[in-house]
Amino acid sequence: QFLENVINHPKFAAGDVTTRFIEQTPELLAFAARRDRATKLLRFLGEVTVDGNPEVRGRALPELPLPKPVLPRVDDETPPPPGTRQLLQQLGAKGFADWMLAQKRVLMTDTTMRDAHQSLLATRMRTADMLPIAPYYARELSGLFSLECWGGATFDVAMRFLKEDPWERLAALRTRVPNVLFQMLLRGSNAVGYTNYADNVVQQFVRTAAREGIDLFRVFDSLNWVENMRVAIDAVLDSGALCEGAICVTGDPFDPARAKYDLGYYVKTARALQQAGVHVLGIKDMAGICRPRAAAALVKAIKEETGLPVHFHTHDTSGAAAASVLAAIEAGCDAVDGALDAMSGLTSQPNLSSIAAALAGTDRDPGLPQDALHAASMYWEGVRRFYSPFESEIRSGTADVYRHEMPGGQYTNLREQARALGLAHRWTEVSRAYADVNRLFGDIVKVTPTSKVVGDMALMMVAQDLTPADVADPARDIAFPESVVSLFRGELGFPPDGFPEALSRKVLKLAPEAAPPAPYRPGDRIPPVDLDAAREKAERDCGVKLDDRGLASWLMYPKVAREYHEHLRRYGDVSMLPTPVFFYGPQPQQEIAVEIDPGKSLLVMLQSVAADGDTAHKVQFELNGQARTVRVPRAG
Ligand code: 3PY
Ligand code: ZN
Repeated sequence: QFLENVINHPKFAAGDVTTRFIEQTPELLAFAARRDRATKLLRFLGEVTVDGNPEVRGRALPELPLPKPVLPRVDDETPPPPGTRQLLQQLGAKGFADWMLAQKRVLMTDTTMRDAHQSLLATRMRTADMLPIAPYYARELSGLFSLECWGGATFDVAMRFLKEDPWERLAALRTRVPNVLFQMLLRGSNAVGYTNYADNVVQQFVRTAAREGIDLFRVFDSLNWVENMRVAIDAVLDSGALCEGAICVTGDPFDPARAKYDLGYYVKTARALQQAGVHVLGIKDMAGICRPRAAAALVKAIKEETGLPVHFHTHDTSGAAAASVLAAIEAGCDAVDGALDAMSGLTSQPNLSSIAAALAGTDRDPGLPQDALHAASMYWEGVRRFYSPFESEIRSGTADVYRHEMPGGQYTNLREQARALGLAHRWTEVSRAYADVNRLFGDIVKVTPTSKVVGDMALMMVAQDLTPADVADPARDIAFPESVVSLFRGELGFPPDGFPEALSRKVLKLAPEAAPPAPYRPGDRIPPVDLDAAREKAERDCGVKLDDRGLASWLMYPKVAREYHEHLRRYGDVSMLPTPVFFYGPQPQQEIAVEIDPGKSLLVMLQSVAADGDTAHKVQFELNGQARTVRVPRAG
């Protein structure tokens, strides 16, 4: 390889060399590294050309070539105007919360880069599609309150399916948007995972995320158990970032049949969060079931009780979410979430631009430029086409969500899981079973990770044709999914009224004299992780030196992080490949420019694919004008 670089070097080719040529020509090494990266990338491109990307195998693929999304023009030489991030830096978190309260206009969060694609496209949006529009946001949409662009499921999906580093996404976005608050969704003690982590792992994660550019942490607990949010809240407070304590909405506070989730329940939870020190209160309606009357009542009651700014988040699964957002605003809500038009509606957030337009001329007018919202949305419309294999079948809002209460971010995933189990045609039964499981479990908050447990159980009931009575029947043996056993052991914490005793006994196979577990905070039973030892282990596991970010990824998802590094070693960084190329492979004669270093691009073109004996394919590329062949062994 290195020799080849020497031979290919223009000075060498021209015979212009001395014995100290190698020493005096350091670019040879950079050149070697670049060549190595090019070889890896060609290997990836060769394999997607022959085998396709495993992530879209078996899905309906779009017609190719796909048009490039239309990027609105922006002068990215001019520095962006100051925004909410500078305000937070000036005022500090508490002062910033007071500033929020003093605003007449409603503040708006754009969730397009996190919840919208999590809820519409199984979280598959790649960094390469976020970065081009980021400078436009910084300059033309700097009046936004925040960009929700990190956390939730984006963290593991980035590594697991997109083969990219979530921390690199954050860093790259931060460089391009230095002025608008970056908001992330943090699952309390479950951080960005599905399990309760050791307290010091949660602290390490929050510290690192704040240092890397997260300004606002929306913290929730999947059972609304404030006790289990404290470690995360304290870590956010220590970091100087803005801490939004979110209360997850379940049921309808006006439904007498579900009196445990009445207004008093929310007010009590809000008070506990205020005592825990949060700066902002979030109303997190992850399923989109908070009706307008409930939204208004919750905002009013929580504001009156705590005097803190309130931030409302909902999903449009019902088709009626904008009414709830407007009702919340009317009731004095300080900030609300929406997604830009092309990425809004259905299981995503309601349409930010339409809500902004609906408020135009009123005293709550958010003051956002409609033209700029539209231009950014047109870009997202183009981007969304890249991801059509991940779109769900839903075409309209459905009132059924009020019955099953599935979070928007889970809906498409659970449908996907049902499909993988051959249950696609039994989706209505799955959604009914989901509601049945909720009742069996004692009517709990359903949001990651508890929602996943309810989903696992619902799928099992449908797959095995079990009724709720079968599940409850003490005489009938049921092999409960591991996640259900863990839930009933209390490993995700406890609902305020505990789990139903009879089912607890059955799930945990308790002897008649044994008592179900008394409430405890899971973090109290998980010993702290020795972070230095963990780093050494993680480095051996991943085969590279790891900084705090890499360590945090490994602590959250050791196997996924290890596999990500294996992919990186074999194929190099694939995050900057255009999305159609990443998912569907290069098109013959299509020129692909891939930036591998700032200002350094590779130009790749697929020439031909041919059989290479019975065992492989030969894929012919042109790389920067030179012929290169990749041999791809036949699968199996
Ligand atoms: C997540 O935890 O990822 C969610 O979106 C919950 O609503
Ligand atoms: Zn959400």
